[in-house]
Amino acid sequence: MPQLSQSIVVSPPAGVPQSVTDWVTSIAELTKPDTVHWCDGSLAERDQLYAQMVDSGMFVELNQDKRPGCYLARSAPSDVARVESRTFICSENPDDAGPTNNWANPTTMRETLHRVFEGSMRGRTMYVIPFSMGPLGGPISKLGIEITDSPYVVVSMRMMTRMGTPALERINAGEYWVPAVHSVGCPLIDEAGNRHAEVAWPCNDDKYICHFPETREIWSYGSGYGGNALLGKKCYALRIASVLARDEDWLAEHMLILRVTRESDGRQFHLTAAFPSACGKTNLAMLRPTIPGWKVETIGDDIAWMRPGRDGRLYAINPEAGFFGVAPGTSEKTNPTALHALDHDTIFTNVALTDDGDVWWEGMTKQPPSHLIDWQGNDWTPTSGRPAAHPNSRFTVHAGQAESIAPDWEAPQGVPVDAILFGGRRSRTVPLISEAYDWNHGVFVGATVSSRQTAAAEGAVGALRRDPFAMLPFCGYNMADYWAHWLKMGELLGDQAPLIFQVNWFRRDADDHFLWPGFGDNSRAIEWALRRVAGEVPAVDAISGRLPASGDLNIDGLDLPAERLAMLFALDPDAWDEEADLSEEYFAQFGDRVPAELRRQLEALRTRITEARQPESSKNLVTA
Ligand code: GTP
Ligand code: SPV
Ligand code: MN
Repeated sequence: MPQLSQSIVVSPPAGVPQSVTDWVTSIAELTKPDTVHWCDGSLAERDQLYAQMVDSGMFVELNQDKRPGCYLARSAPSDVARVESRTFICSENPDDAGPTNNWANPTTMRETLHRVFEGSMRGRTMYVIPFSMGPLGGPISKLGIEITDSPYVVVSMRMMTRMGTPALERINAGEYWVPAVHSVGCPLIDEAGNRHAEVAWPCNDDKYICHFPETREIWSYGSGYGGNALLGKKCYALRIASVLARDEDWLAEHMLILRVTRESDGRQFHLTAAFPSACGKTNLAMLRPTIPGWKVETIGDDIAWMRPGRDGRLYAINPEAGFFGVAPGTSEKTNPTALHALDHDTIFTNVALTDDGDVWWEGMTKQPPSHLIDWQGNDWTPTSGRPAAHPNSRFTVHAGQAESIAPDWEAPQGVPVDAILFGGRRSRTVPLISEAYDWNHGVFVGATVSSRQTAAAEGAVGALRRDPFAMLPFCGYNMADYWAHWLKMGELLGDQAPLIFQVNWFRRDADDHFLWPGFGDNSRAIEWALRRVAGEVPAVDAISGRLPASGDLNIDGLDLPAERLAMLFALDPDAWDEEADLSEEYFAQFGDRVPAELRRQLEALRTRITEARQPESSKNLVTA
């Protein structure tokens, strides 16, 4: 029986420093895999893993005539989304994690992790994945090594990051890297030496997604899904990177990056936008304007790393190399660009399988097929009374496959940011678009974002929750300190700081129907924001910020009666008063760590509410 003991040889490739070998050896000694494989990132390696996963039942090969290079994975029903309740920030001091994070004592957590990782890879291969977040060698990019026992993680990391030998060579040359350890927690050989049958989706009911901000380490156990397991994404590029960014004067954000070019004069604008999980980042990143004169190119759909450049402006890169996007709702109507990107070389997880070996999900077509195999592998018909695809089913695809990708999306220095958008799912209160009065007001707007919860994480879907900067589940330190960091960045950027806007595509009428068509028509709101950046249009001061003046929002060709347009911008002082009370309550839990400036912003908001109540105030009406 293959038994890895103290004598394990991890056989590193030539040039690997002793410190890296020692770390990999220590993890192998702890987890006791059968073999250790150093990933080179080659096509041959990928194809070998694909074949092995088809063999083991983890992958279903899709119809290769219809979807060449495409596979379907079905996860365990207990492992379908991020697990926020099992995500921990293990800082020395609990106050450094803050009230919105789960804190765990680092010493105790290390003991727990040691216990659960002990022998957790028995009978499996341990993969060593060197990767770069951001273009290799770029001034904003950073390296990491993920150790995992999941081949699904290996092939996903190959699409989502720059993975393999070139990244390892930079580590060999002595560049900084972050260690990340992952196990699905499902050994194939038990302690007594008995071998168990492989399952389609190995995982463990006990889950730990742990971050050590002081030592900058990631340890993840028990889940093989998405952000729990692809550790370059939320664990590194947001939770650990937000800590690095705080210490090094940059920003690691849950934001898409977009370039919009005005065809009349060729002027380019760059936007970033923070929306909570499953609230439209991928859709906006691939926007197809319904108004003439604008061209949109995609740079990123989920994460932005932003740094002041030598010219004093803020520059953004996409640290990822692929999209891990929400499948349901993706259609020829809502996001044709994403749909077309999935024609080939895509990994689908938890979508439905058609009788001819293709994929389907809710919203892909108006008429569902008459028969499907659902995401759990069961027969499904339109009368089954349950979704065929899991609401958090996803596609994993290389970013270069999107026809909207900017030709220079991998430019290592990034793109200069002109405007930053904050948004969420709000049925009432928040207008379609509103410009912050200045950077500090924008930080207040970001800090007070609320949104209806989606299926991207476990929990009550539909419940309204605070999600400041769309970073609630992703900020690696005290959220109030994070707000202070944003205020400080505003000081550093001075008058070169991007303009900040709040948007809401999700406002509803009394019958609960969306007031705004959304998707491609969001270009209309973007156009107004960019004309503000260019200093070409005036704006009207209001409670929430500055609104478009009458007639400035382009609604040509839109079937939007004047009263519905007015409803999209209606600002009810009573509702805003309630909002201000809730913000004050929310801030209270952070005690005196809340920056004084945000309290001043709250007072300024209350003053604007009082002013709006004056009978002569007729400010808040936007009309065509
Ligand atoms: P993560 O990958 O989880 O961080 O999320 P994301 O923000 O990239 O989510 P994504 O763009 O995939 O959001 C998808 C959901 O938002 C789908 O249900 C879409 O139908 C919905 N959505 C996106 N844009 C709009 C819009 O303009 N209007 C409306 N009503 N829904 C939208
Ligand atoms: C999100 O939940 O914001 C995602 C998906 O982007 S995951 O990578 O699973 O976190
Ligand atoms: Mn996300």
